[in-house]
Amino acid sequence: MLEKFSRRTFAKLAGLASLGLGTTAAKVEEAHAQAVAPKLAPGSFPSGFIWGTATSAYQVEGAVKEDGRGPSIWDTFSHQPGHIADGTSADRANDHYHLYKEDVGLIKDLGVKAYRFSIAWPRVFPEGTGTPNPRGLDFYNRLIDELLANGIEPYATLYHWDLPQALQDRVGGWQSSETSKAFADYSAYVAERITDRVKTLFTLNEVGRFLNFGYGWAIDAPGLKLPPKQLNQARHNVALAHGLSVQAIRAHGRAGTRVGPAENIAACVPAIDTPENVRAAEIATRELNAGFLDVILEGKYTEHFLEYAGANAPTFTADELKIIGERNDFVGLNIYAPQFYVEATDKVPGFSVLPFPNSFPHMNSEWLRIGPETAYWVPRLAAKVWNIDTIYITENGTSSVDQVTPDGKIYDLDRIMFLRNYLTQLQRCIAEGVPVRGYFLWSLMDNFEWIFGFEKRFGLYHVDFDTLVRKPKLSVDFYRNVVARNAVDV
Ligand code: PNW
Repeated sequence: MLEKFSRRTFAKLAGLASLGLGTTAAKVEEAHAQAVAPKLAPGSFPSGFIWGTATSAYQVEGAVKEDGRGPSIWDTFSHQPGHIADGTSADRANDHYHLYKEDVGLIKDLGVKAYRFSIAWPRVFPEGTGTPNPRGLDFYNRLIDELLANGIEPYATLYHWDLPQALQDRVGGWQSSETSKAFADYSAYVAERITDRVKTLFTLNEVGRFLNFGYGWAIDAPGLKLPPKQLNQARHNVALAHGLSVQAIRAHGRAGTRVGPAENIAACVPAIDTPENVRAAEIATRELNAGFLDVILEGKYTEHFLEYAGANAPTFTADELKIIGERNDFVGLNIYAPQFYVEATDKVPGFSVLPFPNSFPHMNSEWLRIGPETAYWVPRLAAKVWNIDTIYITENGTSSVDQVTPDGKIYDLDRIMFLRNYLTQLQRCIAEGVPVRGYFLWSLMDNFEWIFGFEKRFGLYHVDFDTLVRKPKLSVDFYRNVVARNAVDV
């Protein structure tokens, strides 16, 4: 997918060879890293680094019945009793659909130049396929124009979990490759109409989450518990949807439009930094992402994945693998918790996962274990394993209880602690030459946190969900300072 070595690196390697130094793998790697590593002052990010923030359609928009929008599986799911912790739905959420101009103002106040949002498929195709609803796309045209008028570059995600309910009802949603094809048609329709202004598109957000949680464990919409073979098949259909979408965007978007995934990669970290454990973490990164990220980046399922799945492996053709493995222009990684601390072992395929002690610390969201080094290891391992030349951190952030103090302020020091530590590790990663080009903080403002409803607050801005008033937390000042200085305190 990417050029293996820059000309400079190549010259350097040639130099090493001419000195008779030999090019063992380790030496090649070291020379490569030295040649591409930017010279950065402590804590500084490269010039041109893209600072941004992110949201998704269902979590902020509200207006679920407006301008011809069809229902999504999340509308259905959130309205069924018992699914959402606080009994809410995102019917109104932040009412971003009407307040988007104010929200663009909030983005501008942060000083960031990039905003990642998602497009709701059921606004554009209320039935999933068939007749488009131009009024649905109009909203995104208004949003894009408003962003550009304020000097903010739009980055659009095509799928952030809000599948049209009609597709779930008609063909079983991601259980059918009909949905993959419908996603390609929707991608083509959108690409044709927005890539005059939107230069970067993400296909699907967090397949690793929505597929397992929605179709495997009945935690997220549509609330199914499929047996392993069907679950693997559904994941394969999503991988196919990604590849078809990449093709559709290249065929229907303006030349130069860039496209890639935004994935919550299974985050592997060597428990202790030894060469053997780092190698084990590389193997783990490949194998534990075999079902989606690895197959789209390699165009094949790993041997170990197929062997392990056995009779439950998905059914696929060579043609499908070719589509799935379409070249990506970049890889977007959502980085939150360290998920797998690994060690080397002689047992095939070469890594073991260590258990977490019960005392391992976490943030306000219990799943969000604290591991700042995740922001160092995950991009580094991904770049190495898949030879990636452009990475974006498409999400990173934390929830916090965010008490309003008597002086009316919100001192979210835990969020600042989290961000400072993760950003420090990300800077370390970039300083070593890993090609991370941008960072999108999750999230611009508190919003509908899926099964947790409005109880978990991930925003830089506090939202009162009765009055819809937005109010900056202390972390707004923190992030604005990082962005303005292009650096994090060390
Ligand atoms: C992501 N985990 O979800 C989603 O992309 C966002 O929509 C969401 O609001 C945000 O992160 C915060 O939760 C995740 O359990 C949810 O590891 C859970 C996990 C990872 C990502």
